[in-house]
Amino acid sequence: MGADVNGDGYTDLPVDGYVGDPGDSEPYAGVLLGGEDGLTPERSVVLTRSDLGLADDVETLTVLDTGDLDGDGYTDLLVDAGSGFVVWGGPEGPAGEAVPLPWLEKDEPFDMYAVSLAVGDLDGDGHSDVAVLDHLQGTPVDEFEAAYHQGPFDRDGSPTESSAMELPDDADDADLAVFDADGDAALDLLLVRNYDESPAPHLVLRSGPDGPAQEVLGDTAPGHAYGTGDFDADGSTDLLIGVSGIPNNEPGHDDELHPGYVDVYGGDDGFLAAEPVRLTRASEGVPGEAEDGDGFGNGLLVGDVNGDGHDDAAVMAGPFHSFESVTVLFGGPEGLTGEGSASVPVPERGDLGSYSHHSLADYNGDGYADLLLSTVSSGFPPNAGAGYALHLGGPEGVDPEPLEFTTEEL
Ligand SMILES: [Ca+2]
Ligand SMILES: [Ca+2]
Ligand SMILES: [Ca+2]
Ligand SMILES: [Ca+2]
Repeated sequence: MGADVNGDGYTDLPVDGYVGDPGDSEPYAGVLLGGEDGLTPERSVVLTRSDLGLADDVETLTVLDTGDLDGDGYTDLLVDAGSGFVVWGGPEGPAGEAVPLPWLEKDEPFDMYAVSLAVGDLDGDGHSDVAVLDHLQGTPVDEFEAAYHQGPFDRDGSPTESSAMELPDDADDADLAVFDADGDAALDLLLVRNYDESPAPHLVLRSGPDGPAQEVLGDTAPGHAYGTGDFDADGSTDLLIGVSGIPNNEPGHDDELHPGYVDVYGGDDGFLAAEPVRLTRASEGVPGEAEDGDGFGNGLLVGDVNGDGHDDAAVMAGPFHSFESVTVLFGGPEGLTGEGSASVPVPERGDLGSYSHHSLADYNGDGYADLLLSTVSSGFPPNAGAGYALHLGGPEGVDPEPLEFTTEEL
């Protein structure tokens, strides 16, 4: 289940942007509510800066992450408004004034943008916790601080307890993600190292009853993209690493040009096992020809598209850092294979920017994960909204004809 901000059982899509005419616009944060027909701008909850009780000098609102911080069954929004806030979910969706989070305050004179956080149950007690990696950037300071804030959170935003998190010295440029590495109730951390240039290894840290980062499990194989899921449905998490084969042209890199591949790490030895299963466009059943520069594997999403209990993967491809197509590979008793896979084109760049992978979640509540592409990450033009293409999942895979909509006029 993804974010369900109004608790109706349908996954909702967090959105942010601006309302009003250029020159007289106001930032907002909110959601498009999921429903039987998927997602539509008609079913949106938009909270502007003034709705949220924020100061007039707040120029941008960004939904950083979501999670049920107070444990009331409604997903809450963590919002960057120059500093960190929570907007509480409820039966009507997100509502009320934004509550400032002292533990997610902008560290003057440092920049808030360098904060990475991950929401999940990091100690296995059934409550959502938040891990925060704060990169303090300024002159002459360049250091990072990591903390773990234990849920449940009070309505004033205060955690049950906060503690420092010990991370290796080379963790500073990473983004935090959560996944289940070892099958216990405490979600583990993946420190995702900068992956849009050369392929980088990501660091896996084990959590336990005492919280996150109790033990370094090791590095993953280097990749541009990653995903986690259970492709063979054996109950243990598999790791997917994508290597695009697009060389980084910056000096000091000697990446190889190739058509791109995805490697699946799983099986009895766990996801850090040395021998992955490799899938390329040349694998049996995968559509298309494998050619150097294809960028197959330059973006990944994981979810159960055909509802058979095995996770599936959406693999992006396109030259350089662009996206031209997405191939859905299916999981099964043998894990992820090319059998029955199909590709759909990524919509061409429009007025709202270029499309990339956004999420793979069940927005219409039919048990099949739906593939959402969007222009959100291209961020151009930043004030106008974003374009979305929703390919509904089903027993045969994703519908090649997407539902298209924008948040231009919310
Ligand atoms: Ca919902
Ligand atoms: Ca909540
Ligand atoms: Ca499946
Ligand atoms: Ca669905």
